[in-house]
Amino acid sequence: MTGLLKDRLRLYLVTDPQLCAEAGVMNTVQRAVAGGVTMVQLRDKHAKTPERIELAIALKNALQSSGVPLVINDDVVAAVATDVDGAHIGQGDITPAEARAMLGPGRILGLSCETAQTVRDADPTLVDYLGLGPVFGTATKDDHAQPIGFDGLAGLVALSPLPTVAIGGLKHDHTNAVAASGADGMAVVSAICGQPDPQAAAGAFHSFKPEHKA
Ligand code: TZP
Ligand code: MG
Repeated sequence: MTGLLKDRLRLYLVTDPQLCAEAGVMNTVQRAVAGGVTMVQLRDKHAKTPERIELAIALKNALQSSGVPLVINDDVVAAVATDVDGAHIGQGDITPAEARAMLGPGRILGLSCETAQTVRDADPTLVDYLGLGPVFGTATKDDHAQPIGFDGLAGLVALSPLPTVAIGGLKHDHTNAVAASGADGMAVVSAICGQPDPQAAAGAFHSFKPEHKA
């Protein structure tokens, strides 16, 4: 499972409804997957659970033939109701124990960690992967923590007992630096959402070859 999950984390698209407003989330995701995205997170801070469920079902159906996993940010109720692949939570959301109890053993649970202590506290019996960052400051998340840079990222990756995906201000010209950190994947929002050609934007990450920390 871990080997496979590491591969799925390689190019991880996090959706943003504002940035995707023109093309639409569905169209953006489909084109981005055609361009090489390996995992998708539905993230919409302002939607209510029923709207999120509707979009999640449409995305799940669209992704089915590709095998690309779909997880939902924050809303574990929606993830269970739609039977998607899993959920992603942050430090301020419900606890990993609560999320795991709702998700059951078979679904993916991701957890955002910004500090060494939160990485140390992450319980591998509950959580499947860690999102680490923000690497850089970003306008996409207004309440983000202090950026950690590539050195900070490498430090958190080294501490992690779990597969990791880096996030925050990452663009295609950061692929070598992220690979050198040992992270298994790059998670991006604005590098793909709202780009004129999401397929080409995803394709621009083709040179990313994660080194996968031993
Ligand atoms: N968590 C930490 S930074 C961030 C999230 C969801 C937003 C990253 O967006 P972008 O546009 O890839 O910098
Ligand atoms: Mg959250």
